[in-house]
Amino acid sequence: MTLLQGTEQEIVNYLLAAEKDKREVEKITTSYPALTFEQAYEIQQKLIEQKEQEGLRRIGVKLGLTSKAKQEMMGVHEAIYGFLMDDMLAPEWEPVQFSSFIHPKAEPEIAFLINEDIQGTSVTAEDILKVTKYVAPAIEIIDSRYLDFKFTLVDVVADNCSSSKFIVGNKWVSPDALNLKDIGVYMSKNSEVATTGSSAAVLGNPAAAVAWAVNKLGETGQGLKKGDIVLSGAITEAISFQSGDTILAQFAELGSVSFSCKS
Ligand code: OOG
Ligand code: MG
Repeated sequence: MTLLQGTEQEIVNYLLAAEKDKREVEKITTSYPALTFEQAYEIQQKLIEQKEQEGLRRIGVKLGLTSKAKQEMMGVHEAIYGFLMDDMLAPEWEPVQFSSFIHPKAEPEIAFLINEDIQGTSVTAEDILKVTKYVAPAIEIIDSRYLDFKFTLVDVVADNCSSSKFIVGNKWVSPDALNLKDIGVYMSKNSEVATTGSSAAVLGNPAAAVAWAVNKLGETGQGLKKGDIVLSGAITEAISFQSGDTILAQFAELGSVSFSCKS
């Protein structure tokens, strides 16, 4: 199906309005069932460009659906990517506001701090490690604009992969000092353990997941830039939280990162 230019813009406006009004909306494939994966990335690109026109800046990339379990759940064989904007980075010391979300969930991730531009279509995990100055513990807060967090792959890609906020912890470690393939993590809510996992869940190695994203971006002439942050994908399932909750992710060797939510 060829989409009229106007239709893509309409979808962008629909998703941005949902985000601004903190309102969940019907998924777009209900109205446009023939939308393709490629069109979904075009819509995502337009949505990001619109945010840039409103004064926001791209500061990195995020991956989604990096675990086999999540891919099987969605019936797909590939991860997805979206972009991180400067207003998504939340400091660890300041509570996030529940009223700024629709129905937020938290997930533990490993952040890569990129020190050199990298672009290509045959980039390896080793190449990624060479341009990564530090890895750090992180929590991503996802907040799908869709009703009950229910969507197809096309819907979630257009919605910038449910991106909302993220928090990076203050222990930054050179990737050379770690076995990135097996970093244990648990996430707690109000001091009770809610999820546990290993970084192995992220395509066997989070650096391989980042390489996948760079190769995917390379297909459209894009890449990572010096100074970019990459969220390599959720290590465990995402956990819902409310006002009054404190979420902490504790990583082996990487320390912890946490945030509280106020009303
Ligand atoms: C899609 C985004 C998933 C991750 O790390 O897997 C994601 C979603 O589940 O809403 O950010
Ligand atoms: Mg995530």
